[in-house]
Formats: sequence, structure tokens, C-alpha cells
Amino acid sequence: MDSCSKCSRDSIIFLAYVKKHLCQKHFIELFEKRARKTIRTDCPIKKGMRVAVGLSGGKDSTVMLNILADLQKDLPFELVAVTIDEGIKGYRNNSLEAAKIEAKKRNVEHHIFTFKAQTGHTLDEIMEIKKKETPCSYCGVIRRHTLNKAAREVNADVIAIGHNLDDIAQTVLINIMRNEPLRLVRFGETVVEDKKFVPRIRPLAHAPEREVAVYALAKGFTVDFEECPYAQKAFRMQIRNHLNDLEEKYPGTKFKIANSFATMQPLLKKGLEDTIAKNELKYCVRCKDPTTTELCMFCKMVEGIDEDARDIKKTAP
Ligand code: Q46
Ligand code: ZN
Ligand code: ZN
Repeated sequence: MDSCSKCSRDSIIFLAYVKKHLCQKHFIELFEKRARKTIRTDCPIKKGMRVAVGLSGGKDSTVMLNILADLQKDLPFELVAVTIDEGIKGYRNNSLEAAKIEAKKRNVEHHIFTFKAQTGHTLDEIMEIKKKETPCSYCGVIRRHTLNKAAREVNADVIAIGHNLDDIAQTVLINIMRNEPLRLVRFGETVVEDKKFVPRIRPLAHAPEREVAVYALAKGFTVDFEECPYAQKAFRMQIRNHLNDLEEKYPGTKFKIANSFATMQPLLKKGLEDTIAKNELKYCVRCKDPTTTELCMFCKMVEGIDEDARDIKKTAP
């Protein structure tokens, strides 16, 4: 076994992008130092704030919850965990249990919000109605709406999202491939100038997914490592696989994508000023959420699901 590049202990991980082997102690130190730096520079958590953690029970959000809970020793702020239950049989129940255990362990108030309560349907039921559609496109919109609503209901000042470096590099590529420059401009923005949007922070934005998993194991957190059964159908999964291949051949690729996006984003914003002004935020006529169209994506989706559900009922024998 290789030994740590900083001491004589056995290495538990090789970081190819810096060509370093690290033992458990030095890896944990590096991981926590980097997360704290991200929080200090990109995440505006101030004394007395109420921070909602989007806690799924998976590795990313569990690690984020623990990093933020540790930070409370140095900075007095409140933490509240919010779990969104999409209603995915055989998957969400296990992660929900893991989320409950970790929230309890850290003494963090925990609230659960369901797709069923928001839309009248679980995600499984929606996919029964919308058989030809991609689950993740429905899930993403409904989850975003529900999480924003949940954060307002628990009086949070900010929502902490467990996006890791891989998620960020994937999203950048997906938006480029789909020619969505406006999404790119808004992606990762911490503060949106609207009181109905609870600002979002991403404490793990500089942590590669693989390292989040190793950290969760090294710390012995209760985590559900199971993947969502719908994940394989997502376009994101193909991008994820390609990026992992590239990272293996050219270590540091994910960091480079995220860093060049950070450099390009302000330029893109400047270049698209007119388009951004034309797409100014207004309020959805139905749910009052901020949106650029009359009816927000969430309300449009729910309307479409309900219409199809009624048609199915009518034609049923
Ligand atoms: S939960 Fe939902 Fe993910 Fe499952 S349906 Fe897709 S978006 S993969 S993070
Ligand atoms: Zn070491
Ligand atoms: Zn709406």
C-alpha cells in the first residue's frame, strides 16, 4: 500500500489532480479546510442566520449537514434540515431514514415535505401518467419549487444545497450542449434579487464527488449510497460517465470546467444584459413564485399532469 505524501501512514486515497496520496487524517483535514474556504468565500452565512440544509440522506447532503454543524462551534447560526420526499418506491424510504438519523445525531430540527402534498401525486404516480417523459425533468422542477417553498415555511435565510464539483461541471456542460445561456448566467447565483427566492449556497462546490464519498465513509456517517432508480434514464448520467472517463485520462478536468465557468460567467452576464432585461422576473399568476413567464414551470407541469390524469380516467374501461 502507498503511504501518505505528508506522513508515514497508509494512504486511503490518491488525488491524481495534485499527484498526492493521503492518509485518513490528512485527507479529512484537506477536505474540511477546502469546504470551510468555500463557505467563507462563496457562502454568505452570518451570525444569527437560519440556514436550511436540503438533506436527502445521500452522501453529499449528509456531509454538508455535518460540515455546517461543525462550523456552528465557531459561528453561532441556526441549522434546520429539510427533506423532500419525491415518492420513489424502494429508494426514498431508505434515504429518509438515513436523513432522520443524521439530523437527530446533530440535534438539528428536521422537516419533511412531499411531492404528494405539493402536486397531489408522488413522482412514481406522475411517471405512470407521463410514461414517455423523463423522470428527472419533472423531479427537478417540482423539487426546486418544493425546496424553495419549504425554506420559506421554515423561515430560512438561505438554503444549503449539496451540489459537489461533479454536479457543477456536469450542469455547465449540459447547459452548453442544450444552448441555454440564460440558465448558465443564473446557475450558481447565490442571491437572486427577489424576496420570494431563498438564496442558495453550495458549500461542497469544490469537492469532487468521489472525495465526498470517501469523506462520508471515513467519518462513519449514516448514508444511503443507493442511486435513484430513475437516474439511468437521465441525460446527466451520460455526461457524468463521459466526465469520469475524461477525469481519469486528464486529471483535473472537472476543476478546470468549473473554474473556467467561474471566469466566463460574469462576461456572459455582461454580454447578455439585454436578453436578461427582457426576461425579467415576474410572479406566477397561480402560485406567486418568481418566474419569467405567466405561469411558472411548476404550475405548467402540474396542470399537464392533472389534464392527462383526467384523460386516462375518462378512457379507462
Ligand atoms: S431523484 Fe429525481 Fe434525481 Fe431520481 S428522478 Fe432524477 S432528479 S435521479 S438527483
Ligand atoms: Zn498523512
Ligand atoms: Zn406557479
